[in-house]
Amino acid sequence: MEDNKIKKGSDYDAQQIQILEGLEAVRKRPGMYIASTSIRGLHHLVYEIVDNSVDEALAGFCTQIDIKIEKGNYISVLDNGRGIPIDINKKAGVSALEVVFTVLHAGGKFGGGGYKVSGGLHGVGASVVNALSSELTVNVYRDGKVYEQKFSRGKKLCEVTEVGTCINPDQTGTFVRFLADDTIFETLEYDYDTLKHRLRETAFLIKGLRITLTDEREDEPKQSVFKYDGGIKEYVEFINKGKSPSYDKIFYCEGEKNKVLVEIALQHNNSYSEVIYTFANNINTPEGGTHLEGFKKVLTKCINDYARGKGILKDKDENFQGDDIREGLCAIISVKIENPQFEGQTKQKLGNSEVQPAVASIFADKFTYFLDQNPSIAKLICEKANAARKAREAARKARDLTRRKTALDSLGHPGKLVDCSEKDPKLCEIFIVEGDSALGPAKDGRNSKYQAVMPLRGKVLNVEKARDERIYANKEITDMITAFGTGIKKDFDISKLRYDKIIIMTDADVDGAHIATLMLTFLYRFMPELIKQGHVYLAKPPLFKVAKGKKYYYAYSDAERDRYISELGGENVDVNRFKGLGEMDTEQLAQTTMDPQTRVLLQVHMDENALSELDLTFTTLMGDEVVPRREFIEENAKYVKNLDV
Ligand code: TSJ
Repeated sequence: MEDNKIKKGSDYDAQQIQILEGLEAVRKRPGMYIASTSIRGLHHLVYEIVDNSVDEALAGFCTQIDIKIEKGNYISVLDNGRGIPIDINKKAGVSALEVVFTVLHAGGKFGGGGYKVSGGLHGVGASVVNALSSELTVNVYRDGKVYEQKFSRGKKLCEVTEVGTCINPDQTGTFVRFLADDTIFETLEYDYDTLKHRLRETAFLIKGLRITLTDEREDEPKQSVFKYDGGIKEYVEFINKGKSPSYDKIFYCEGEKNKVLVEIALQHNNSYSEVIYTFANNINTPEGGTHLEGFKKVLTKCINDYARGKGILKDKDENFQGDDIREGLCAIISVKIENPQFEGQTKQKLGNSEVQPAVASIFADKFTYFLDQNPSIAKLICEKANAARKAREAARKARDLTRRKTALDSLGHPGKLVDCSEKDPKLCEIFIVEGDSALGPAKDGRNSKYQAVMPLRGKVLNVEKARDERIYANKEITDMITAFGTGIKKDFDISKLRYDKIIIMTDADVDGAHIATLMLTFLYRFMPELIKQGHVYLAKPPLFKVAKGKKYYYAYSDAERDRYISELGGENVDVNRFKGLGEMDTEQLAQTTMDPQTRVLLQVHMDENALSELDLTFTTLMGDEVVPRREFIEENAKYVKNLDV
């Protein structure tokens, strides 16, 4: 910067040579000065010019900026600022205007006033745009006159010349029109929406500044006009529109501390994502930095302090985590500082250490006051944080459960699962067996190669009526989650399923039906994919054994029983009623409910069109060697709806 500063007369020629060499370097290696020579770099040119007008607006001298994409891909930018000074600097021998367009990194001081280049990523300014433009014209409106200077590929074509008088003698401003060099850029086709997005953001960041973008390339011109008197507060409103805000007010504060200007706006919405945009001197800092750190720390502390003070968080409760408080948060943080330091790989992170305490102190004061003044909003934010925390803890517990599976195995912990030896899940089945009495026969009657058995003791928790914490504390449920291996809800992963068939085996009575229903409710709420993909079955134990001599039948209903009795002659027929699975011996249980060759299974289906309700239907799958009995299927195909148990 200092090297390029214009020196006294004797050095003038040398200085000129240096300038031309400088701009030639830009043309040789444009990538060093702008984002790229693709459309991104092309847009960068526009921002470089517009940012000069933005600086003039920040200095308080400009209220309007008009940007045009003209036919032939010319870009013009007009502002109503003071106009770049055109008088010849006595020491340097050239005008400020010429310096701005020809000296790389122009940032020196002219006539006492500072020429600040806010700029985009690289902050290199108008001289780079000039070097990369095949044509560039600048007009300055000052003192009732219009001045002009023209350039091509960085070289001036003429001195600053007076070319006319202003129609309105009070008019001041700067007008720059350029045509990007098509020998350097891959394309000259500007994207209207990209420019529009960035210019709208700029307008949000500078309260009251009017920015227009006009596209004249087509016969039917397009125009966007941005002016936000509410500044970043309106930015938050804009982002939260359509996301349904959680409360009606938007928090806003501004302040200055140790030469750091701070502006913050925020409001929660009912989404689960966090949107925080941060800026330093109107430059986007997507990697965050010291301003973001100061903000996050204070937000977390303020809400926790408030929640403790109001007894929302009890002594035994842990503090909310920052993430909990920021779920659904939309916030804009904008700071203005003297010497911004950009760090990180892409120089998009603010490094100035003085910014964090400044943001923290201003935000802490104003936000604490806001919470005290708006108790209902404060309460809502705490409630949201609490809900987010519960969800986070639930997700963690579910993840722990799937992880613990391997931990248990390595410890050799037997658990309640009686596993099978087959390692290929596609060939494996698991029977969830009601009650201890049936466990013995089930264990003995299974094929231990591919059939696993797990007992359920007592009633299964009704997950419809329990909070997540209670569900995760329920041993029956966590054992099942562990055994299945898939994880639950958001963490569900079907590829981890350890058994191709999950078979619920309960007594053929009212209690058994109730337990099966609770089991299905649990699966439906926590692992619906298991049902959707047809992995869930109900075992169908018979109700009666009807026998005469060596001949016997299993009956699944009273009608069936009576039919078998008459089939066997009606006299001296033994009718054995199974009150529960436990009353069957090993062989009977294996034959009727477990052996794929002879058993009866109901496959559980879910109605895809009625997912909001618990709609389950069943298809009966009979063993290969059992002659399918139509009436049985019809009698037993169940329809379960809105299980309210
Ligand atoms: F950089 C640029 F040339 F590309 C450019 C600068 C382009 C555009 C569209 C506008 C501007 C620009 C510069 N707008 N307003 C200004 N203001 C000054 O350069 C200026 C005017 C007066 C004084 C002063 O101290 O009197 C100081 C400055 C920096």
